[in-house]
Amino acid sequence: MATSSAPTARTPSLPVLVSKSEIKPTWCPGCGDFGVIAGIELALKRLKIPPHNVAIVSGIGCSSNLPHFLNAYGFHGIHGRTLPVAEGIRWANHDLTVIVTGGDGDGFGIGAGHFVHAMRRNVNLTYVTMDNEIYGLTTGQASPTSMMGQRTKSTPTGVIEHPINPIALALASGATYVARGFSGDVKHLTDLVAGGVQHAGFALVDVFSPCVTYNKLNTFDWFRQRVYKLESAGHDPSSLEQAFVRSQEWGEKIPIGLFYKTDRPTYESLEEVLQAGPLVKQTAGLKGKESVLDEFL
Ligand SMILES: Cc1ncc(C[n+]2csc(CCOP(=O)(O)OP(=O)(O)O)c2C)c(N)n1
Ligand code: SF4
Ligand SMILES: [Mg+2]
Repeated sequence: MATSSAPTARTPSLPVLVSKSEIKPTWCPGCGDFGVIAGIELALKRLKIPPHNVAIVSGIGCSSNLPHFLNAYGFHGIHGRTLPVAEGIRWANHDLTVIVTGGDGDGFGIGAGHFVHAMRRNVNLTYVTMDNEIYGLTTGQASPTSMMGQRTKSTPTGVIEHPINPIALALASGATYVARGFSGDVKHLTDLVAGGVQHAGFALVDVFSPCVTYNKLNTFDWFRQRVYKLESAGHDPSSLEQAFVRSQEWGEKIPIGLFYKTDRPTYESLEEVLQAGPLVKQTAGLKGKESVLDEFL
């Protein structure tokens, strides 16, 4: 009897790591989202999480096309409903690493309510937002993070609404890992994404990811002239007070890095049914459906 376990040509060599898929990105040349996908791929490679244990969930927007371009599980959802889908995936199988990707319009505009509630629940997700301060896919309207005065297709005389501050909103809503990256610094961004994936709880990594086609204000150069790293500025990420103060900095100097990190039980660890293990591994169906019916009849 042959007992050899030597790999044959048909045996895949494991572990397979997350890498680019056969679908080539459709982004404009130079789009900041290329830096973001590199940061996510490198972080997952570094952590050696195999593709079959990763689900990448998105909404609608240029940035939300990202799940197609990596060889993990992906769900390209609908505009602004990114987080509910991701939460559902986590609750069905909280053995999966769930990464949520999308834009500033998707997450902080139409999806703002979901953003706040996912953070207060402390669902164990990593939410990477490609924040280009514009609606890219729909060709250049103002987004919730567009700056006051910015002229866009939808604001020809300048934005008159105060922008959302995703970092301050995350701190106020109970996110337990709050970071900001820049797609012009992929190494630093990789560290932030890897930290978010390793963190047990809701991690936000809001990334300055310039739209080179429709946002002529917040360009790579604009950010390069302003960003500085919190890690080199004596910031203490265990202090919520310090994090709030830093979150208000915007202008000549803009901080990137880890603003805040704390430990708080996750939703999954507190929820009674999920405590028994991932739903997909639990016995399906109702135990004695007659007794359930009896209760209602
Ligand atoms: C319910 C709904 N409303 C509006 C749209 C149109 N729409 C598609 S993408 C988008 C905004 C995209 O901006 P953002 O999320 O910042 O992503 P980006 O393209 O900048 O990466 C809008 C308004 C839609 N698809 N669905
Ligand atoms: S329109 Fe802007 S956000 Fe969309 S792919 Fe092009 S550069 Fe990127
Ligand atoms: Mg956008």
